[in-house]
Parts: sequence; structure tokens; C-alpha cells
Amino acid sequence: MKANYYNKAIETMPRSQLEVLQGERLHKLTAYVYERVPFYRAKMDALKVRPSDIKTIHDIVKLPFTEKSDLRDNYPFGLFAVPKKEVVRLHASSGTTGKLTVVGYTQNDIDAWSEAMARSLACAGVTSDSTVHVAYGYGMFTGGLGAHYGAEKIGARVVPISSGNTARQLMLLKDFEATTLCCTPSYAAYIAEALKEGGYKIADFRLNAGVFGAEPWSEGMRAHIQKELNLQAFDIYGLSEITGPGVSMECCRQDGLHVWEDLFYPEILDQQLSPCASGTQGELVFTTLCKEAMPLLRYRTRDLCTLNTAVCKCGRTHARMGKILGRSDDMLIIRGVNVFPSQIETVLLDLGYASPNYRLVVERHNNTDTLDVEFELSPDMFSGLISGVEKIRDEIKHKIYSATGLNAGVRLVEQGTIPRSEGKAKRVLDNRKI
Ligand code: DLL
Repeated sequence: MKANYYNKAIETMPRSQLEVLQGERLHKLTAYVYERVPFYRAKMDALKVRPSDIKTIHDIVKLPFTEKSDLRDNYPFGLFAVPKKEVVRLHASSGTTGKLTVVGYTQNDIDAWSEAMARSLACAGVTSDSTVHVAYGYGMFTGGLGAHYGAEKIGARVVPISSGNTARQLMLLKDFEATTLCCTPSYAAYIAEALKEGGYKIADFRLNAGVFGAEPWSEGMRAHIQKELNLQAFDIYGLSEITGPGVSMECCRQDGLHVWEDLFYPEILDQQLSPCASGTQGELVFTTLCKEAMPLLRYRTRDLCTLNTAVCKCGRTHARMGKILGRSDDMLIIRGVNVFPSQIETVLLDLGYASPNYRLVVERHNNTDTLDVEFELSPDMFSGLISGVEKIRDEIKHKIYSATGLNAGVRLVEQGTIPRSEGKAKRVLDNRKI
């Protein structure tokens, strides 16, 4: 596949120029938030840093961090840097603790987000000839509208179907001859399953690319979806606090996700919040370089990945994030061992026995934690199976132990037992009362 750009001049800008641009934008941003957001003025005063101290992008280390709890503590509009009248859109995401995280956009913010999404969709080959089926949820979640605006900016046809009603999704995917499917990877796997159950054939569809994100997914899951839906599956990343989907995106080389660094400045930090050596995994931290309504300095995402600043073979110069392993707050600690659901997914799907329908069940008995991995068999594995089940279970158990150091229970469950997801999949059932 040939590289397809939306904004070639920016996407391939030499890194030395990009750094100068980032420095100029950071300098302006720091003065802007110091003037307009009391929260940041107080934080910067506490660190004795003035906007005039920020001259190049490397000065970013002098600036304070922002946490998700800061957004909640300033609910709903306390971090806004513009009068409410200038805010043209509000989105919100619900976390585990109940209170919403609110984000606001000016018209310029919406335009910049649409540009980031247009560049992202172009990475997956979307052009004005494409028909983009948007099955991310529309609403307070940023997935649906983000993909929608990006596809419109390219001039593609948009099918704003949102998530849910899978039978109707399949009918319109076929009848409107969609070329690009946008949804979570777990929903893509569900659509693939429903396609067979609905009596469709893959030849009924014109799909060539999938733009999947909003949750961690393994290479095994990618291979599964690519095979079942006969398309190239691309990873897209984003978070509402920074803009929504389109903060970064895989290109045709599929060797990391390009962060649109003229808009969002990424850092990878270790547990002491110091920069990690290049290629080392750490926490991803973002500074919004152009946002007007709710700019954020050094926002701690809790997402864990690597960052690579080498120029990509596709010609883009913007740094590439590795695939997200998981969020530090989604990490399970079972008898002292750290496990991410994505590690278990990798084992299950790489072995080829399991379908992408799996769930981790965590319990606590007599102060000891247990992990049970429940999975449904891949439909291809059904024939002549019963005698082999024990062997499969042992093999999976052994591989999970090799990958994580954890002795997990492994349970094969009946087809259809694991709840299917139309949005972000819930992979963990944690029954511990901690
Ligand atoms: O999930 C935005 C989005 C929509 C991204 C559609 C991609 C596609 P939030 O609901 O605020 O926003 O959740 C953000 O989801 O911090 C990650 O933990 C996770 N996440 C997002 N994309 C990926 C991905 C949207 N490609 C949180 N891989 C982030 C792994 C992802 N995790």
C-alpha cells in the first residue's frame, strides 16, 4: 500500500523544524494558561516557573503535571481557558469512580481535531472515494463524532450508524458498499461473528480497511479480524482529555502509531516521572499544543507504551508510539504478579484455539487472589474436539505461566457465554472486595 497523506507538508516536516514549531507553540501555550486558568497559575507559581522560562520544547520538563483527578476536582468547567460562550462542544467520559471527566472545544479545537482525524483516516487509505461506516458510539463518547468529522473533512461518504443493532450494521455495510469500518476491535470481532451467523459471505462486502481503537488489542486479535473481515486492520489511539480519537494512528507500514506531534506533544516517563530512554516502556504523557478551550499541560494518561522518533518508512516524521499494553490502572495484581488483560489475549489468540471472546475472573478466597481465564473456542476448533479439551487447557495454562509467571485457572465456556461488546469490551470481572 502506497502512503496516502492528508497534509503531507506537516506529516513529513523535518524533525528539526517540528521541534522549533513545538517550542513556539509551547511558549505561547504556557503564557496562555498562566493568564487564563487559575489552576495552572497556582501550579506554576508553586514550582516557581514563569512562562518566560519556557523557550524551547525541551523546557517542558519544568512544567507541572495534570492528572485525571484534577479534571474531576474542577468539574465541570474549572479548567476552561475561554468564556463559556466560545465553547461550541462538550464531551465527557465516565470513569470507574462515577464523576464525569468533561472536555470542551472551541470551533478552532473542533477544526484541529478534524484535521488530526483526517490525517489518521488517510493513513488507512481513506480518500474522497471511500465510504466510511462509523460504528463507534455517537454521543458524549468522542469516537463517533471524531471519526465522522475526520471522514467528512477528507470528503468521504460517512455512514453515521453509531454502535449497536448489529443486524442493521451488516445490512448497511453491504448495501452502502462501505470501504472503511470504524469501531472498537472487540465490536469488529463481534460483527465478524454476526456476519457468519447472518448468512452473509465475505464477498458480499467491499471493506478494505478497519480503523479500530479505544481499547487495547493484541496482534492475535488483529490477525483474527483481518482474516474474518478480509480487510487491513489499523490501530487508532486517542483520549477525550487530549481531543478524542486521532491523537495517533498507524500508517501503511504498521510499525507504531504516529502521534500528530504538531498538535499533541508526547513524553514517555518512568515511575519517578523522569524521561525514559528511547524505546523503553513507560507512561504516556501529553501536552496539547494548540487547544484553546481546555488546554492541558503534561497530562498523565496512565497508558503504557514506548515512543520511537526515527523517521518512518512511510515518510512521516512524527514520532511513533508502540501498541498500548494497557493502562496502569487496568493492571491486575494477582498474588503479587502484575498482569494486563492484553497479555492473556496474546496467549489465547496466538495459540489459535480460542475465539476473541474471553474474560478474566478474579476472586479472593482466604486472602488469596485467584485468576480464572474463561474463553470460548474458536469455531474452527470444534470438530473432533472433546478428547482434546484437556490438552488445550493445559497448553494455555502453561503459556500463561510462561508469559506472566502466574498460575491461572483456565475454563472453556460454552459458545455465547461471554458477553459481546458493541463498544469498549469489559475483559475483567473483579469480584474481590478490596
Ligand atoms: O477511547 C477515544 C477513541 C475513540 C480512541 C475511538 C480511538 C478510537 P476515552 O473514552 O477518553 O477516549 O478513552 C481513552 O482509551 O487513555 C486508553 O486507555 C484507551 N485507548 C484508546 N485508544 C486505544 C488504543 C477514546 N488504540 C482511553 N489502544 C485511553 C489501547 C486505547 N488503548
